Amino acid sequence: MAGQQYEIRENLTSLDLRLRASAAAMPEGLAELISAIALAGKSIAQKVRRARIEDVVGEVGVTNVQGEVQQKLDVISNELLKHTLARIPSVAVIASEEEEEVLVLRNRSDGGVFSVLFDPLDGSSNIDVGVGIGTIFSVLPNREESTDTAASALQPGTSQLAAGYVLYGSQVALVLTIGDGVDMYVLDPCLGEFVLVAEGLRMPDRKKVYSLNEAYVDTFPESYRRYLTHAHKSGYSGRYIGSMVADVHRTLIKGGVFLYPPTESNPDGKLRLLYEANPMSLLIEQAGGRASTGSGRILQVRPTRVHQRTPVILGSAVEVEQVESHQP
Ligand code: P6P
Repeated sequence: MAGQQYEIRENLTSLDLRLRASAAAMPEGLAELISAIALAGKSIAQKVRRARIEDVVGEVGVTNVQGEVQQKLDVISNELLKHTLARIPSVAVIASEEEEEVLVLRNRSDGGVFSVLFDPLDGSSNIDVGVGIGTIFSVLPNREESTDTAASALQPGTSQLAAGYVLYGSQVALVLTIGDGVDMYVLDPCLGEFVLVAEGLRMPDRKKVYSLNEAYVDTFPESYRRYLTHAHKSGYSGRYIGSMVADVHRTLIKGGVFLYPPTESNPDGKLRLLYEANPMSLLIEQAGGRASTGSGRILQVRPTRVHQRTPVILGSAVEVEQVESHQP
């Protein structure tokens, strides 16, 4: 009688195995860098899970460069990422939402070939209420011989070598692109590994769901109000978590459109170009969607300031076109 058959159901394709297998085909050092970001993500996930237990929820009592009240976990996550990346010999420059200035680690001639930009814990005001939050990251080539200026960070999103996020939600998901499609991994708590759950992820090209904070509707430009009137009459439903990583993750998987328009308090939009809009836009485009400022492709915006903001319209191609069709 043939031996007892046992069907292996475990998913044993890990991020680290895939990075090791594909390292030779990637820019030198990029696989190690992504592995380091994933390691920091695992550590932050632990901190987020235990935040209430270890009493690290709540505010630090200071505001950051954005004028936003810093949460304790913002600072912890930022320090974790900085310390993890500082040990990676290919990292030249770090730019963080929580750091006023770009941090210079090493020049090109010393091996610094990547600029790493990140929002260490996006949506952190939601920590206390258990809503999905996340780390967003973007990797650029360091083209500057001297890295004593922000120049090595101020590149358009089309220059990104890699981009992704770690979502700390009902699952810890790492969604990543290195420019040839989007892969999704989920942290297996038993193995302590990110295991592959979706390869070459493609998003729906249409879905009647819009995601924005309608509380500001009276201060949106008229074109956005016209779009919302159309959506209300066309059977759309609204979904808004108020945490970009969670809202974009839902949009990536289920389709729809995520928007943060210009408002009275944020005339250029609230979301930051370099370490929020650009990495999310690369992921969405790589999955077959579109990402627009309302007057052009987000990835083609030429940045002039590290913390500059941009309007964001991203998601299913048909849905982004619907919003754009109402623009002046
Ligand atoms: P609002 C979180 O503070 C954040 O930066 C993003 O994660 C989120 O998309 C946005 O702000 C929410 O802003 O004005 O709707 O609360």
